[in-house]
Amino acid sequence: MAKRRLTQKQKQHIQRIQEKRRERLAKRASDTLEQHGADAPLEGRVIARHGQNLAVSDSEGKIHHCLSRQNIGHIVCGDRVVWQATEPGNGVVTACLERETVLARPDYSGREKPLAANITLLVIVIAPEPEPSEYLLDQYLVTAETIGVPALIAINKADLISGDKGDSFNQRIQLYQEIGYPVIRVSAHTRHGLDPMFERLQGETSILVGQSGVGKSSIINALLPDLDLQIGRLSEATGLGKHTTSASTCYSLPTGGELIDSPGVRSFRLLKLSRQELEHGFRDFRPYSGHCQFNDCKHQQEPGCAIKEAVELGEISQQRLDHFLHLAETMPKGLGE
Ligand SMILES: Nc1nc2c(ncn2[C@@H]2O[C@H](COP(=O)(O)OP(=O)(O)OP(=O)(O)O)[C@@H](O)[C@H]2O)c(=O)[nH]1
Ligand SMILES: [Mg+2]
Ligand SMILES: [Zn+2]
Repeated sequence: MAKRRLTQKQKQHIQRIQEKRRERLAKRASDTLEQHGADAPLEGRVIARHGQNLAVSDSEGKIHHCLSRQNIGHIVCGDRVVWQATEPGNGVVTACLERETVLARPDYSGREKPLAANITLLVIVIAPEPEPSEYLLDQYLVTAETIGVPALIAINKADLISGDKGDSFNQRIQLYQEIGYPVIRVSAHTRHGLDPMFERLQGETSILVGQSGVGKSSIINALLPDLDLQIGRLSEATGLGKHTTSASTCYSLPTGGELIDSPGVRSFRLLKLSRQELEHGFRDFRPYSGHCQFNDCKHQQEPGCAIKEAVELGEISQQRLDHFLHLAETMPKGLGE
């Protein structure tokens, strides 16, 4: 299907509509605060967001339906916030506490739009089917390195790994193990490997990313036996429907830890990065970065290129360098060089 390109005018129009809607909702938030007087401010965590409607979990795990006050920025799932109760089960978010990490993607105009906050683990799901794309995998890894969150490569559909095809798949993954990324094998179908996964996710706020069809939803279902219950509780608390596919939600794992499911993440695109930031995102380049003969070495044809030498010695894979060069080439211009 051809991707629809929006004209500048259409983008501005969409932005104006969105801003108006935000203003209207924010006014509603401050009106309710005025009507009900301000109770003591409390801290909570945003566990679902649907438009301007937020579900905030308090220190006891009770869920409150909150609106967001104006000018406190774009609140997302995982945010720690200050909120004030207005009436039972309802409140207004008045401030967003500083984020430790934020996963963002570029919006229509190329500006960063946050998707989830305070995540502590990026789980990159791949599978033998659909055919994995190392190019996409490398972009996810660059993202994890850039936002300062550890990455875990979860190979789903382990039940399909066998024979010659399985061998070649395993070989492709080995590169990443050699670079130092942890790899875990699971099967959402047979439930193989779920226990080690539960263990790794304990105490973390994780987010699952990966190309369509690798089994992210299947893993979430396997990890959350009470998924329907959690969705039910959320929709009851917030008055929002159960099938709000555009909501991003933070689920509690039975063994501890949180899992954020966000549709925005599904159409992942790498943020604009400077060449330096991009290079930093390739963890295996780091021992050689800055050791080229020329300061501004692009690692292409230059003499005395430490990165290319490392490739020749087999310390860096040619494929990783190719992906780096391609990403550097296609990165939107005008940033941070
Ligand atoms: N053999 C096998 N198939 C699986 C496994 N997990 C998921 N699948 C199948 O893979 C297909 C895609 O799974 P989904 O969970 O919908 O994948 P997804 O990553 O959520 O895909 P999107 O929502 O499109 O991004 C489905 O047909 C699943 O039944 C597994 O462990 N083994
Ligand atoms: Mg899915
Ligand atoms: Zn170089």
